[in-house]
Amino acid sequence: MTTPAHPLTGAELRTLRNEAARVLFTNWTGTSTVPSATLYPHQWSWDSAFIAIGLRHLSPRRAQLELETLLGAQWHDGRVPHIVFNPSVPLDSYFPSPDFWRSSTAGAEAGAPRGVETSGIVQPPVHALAARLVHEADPDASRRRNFLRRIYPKLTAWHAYLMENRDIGRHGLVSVIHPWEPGMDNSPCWDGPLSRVEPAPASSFRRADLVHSDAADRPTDLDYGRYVRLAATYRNNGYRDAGTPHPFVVEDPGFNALLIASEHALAAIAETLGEDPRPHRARAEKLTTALVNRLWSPQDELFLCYDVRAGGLIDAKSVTGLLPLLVPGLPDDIAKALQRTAAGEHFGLGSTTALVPSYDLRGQAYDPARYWRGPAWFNINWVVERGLRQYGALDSADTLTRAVLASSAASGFAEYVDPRTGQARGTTSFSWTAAVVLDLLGRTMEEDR
Ligand code: 9WN
Repeated sequence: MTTPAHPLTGAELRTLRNEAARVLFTNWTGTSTVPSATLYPHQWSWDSAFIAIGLRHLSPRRAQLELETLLGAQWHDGRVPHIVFNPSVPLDSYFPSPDFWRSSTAGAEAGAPRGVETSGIVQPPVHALAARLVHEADPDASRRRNFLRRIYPKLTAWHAYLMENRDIGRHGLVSVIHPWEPGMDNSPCWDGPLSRVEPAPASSFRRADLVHSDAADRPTDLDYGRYVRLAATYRNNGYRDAGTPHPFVVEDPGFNALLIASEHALAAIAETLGEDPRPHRARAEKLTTALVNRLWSPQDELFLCYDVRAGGLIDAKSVTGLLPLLVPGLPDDIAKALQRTAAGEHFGLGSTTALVPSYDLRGQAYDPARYWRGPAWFNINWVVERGLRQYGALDSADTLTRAVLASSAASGFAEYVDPRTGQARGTTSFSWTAAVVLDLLGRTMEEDR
């Protein structure tokens, strides 16, 4: 594995903080932060949540604005779109561009806003968790701006959209209907369900990502053909959940785990506002029971994805199955089993890898370079770190914190890294990498004082 990360010195920590701050300041547009100035020049939903979690250490005011800008593009049906487009960015800078999604016209009936162009799909709901953490960074400033009071109804509507419109499998869990929704675009988990999707012809679209990134680090053209087909089908059906055939429907443990953690955060926000937290807690508990009953695999000691159209668990070990570590109150045996799995041969955390990889190191589809088929991602490692800490695995959490800090510094705040060598992949100066570094540093530097 990569050399075990030694604790950085005080001076190294300060340099790292300055460099991470520079990434976020450079990627700030005035009202939100782009994930990458080259590869992703708009606002992305779950990126902004992680970015706000880091930004709160630099400017709680900016962190609030990051979330408020995103939620300013919320649809009237409650959905928070996965991309909010910046109208001053040329159309050919990113594909699929606003003229593909056509939200303000194709999505009008479903509730898309008029004044801004967005995509029509969603991403994992990390926002309530982020809002709570942003509030806690400076409760007085938050109260002065009425931050929680203004954002709480929007977050509640967002979760309601997911639970009321996306329980497509009727198992009490939220389904994703496009591989971009869980944020792990080309995970091997989607290979089976995606194989049933007729790809759009390659000649019908032009990828912009390959201008800024090595093709070997990105999804394939065949993947893109299928992404385009699914998104176009949804758009052509007016982005109506009930009215679209949805050939791809998956219950993803990571997506649902983040929803549960965010529902607990909504309970805490409700309490702060003097509202009733009990409905949020009840929903979180119901979702947790469904998650365990439907997606826990005792043989694999991992949560698996469920293919709703084929009717069965998907036999692929992805890091998404470790993300329920973030869920409070898991049965003890499951929390322990997840820790064994993280450290075992499939994810190698702390033995063959310093950061948890996105996919099974021993899986047939494992590829250390290609996006979500093996590389380690920093936001995911932040979630795992928090989960390990929650379940008392403090040494493992501390080791992982050090590894995230060392690897981000060495890789130029890479989008993702080869889990065994730490080599940078994708793009660099990536916003959520800098953001999770700032968040982990916030704690490390406090302890240092
Ligand atoms: C499609 C912005 C986003 C992340 C996703 C990541 C990647 C987009 C793309 O970049 O997806 O949404 O064009 O590849 O997979 O998790 O939110 O950083």
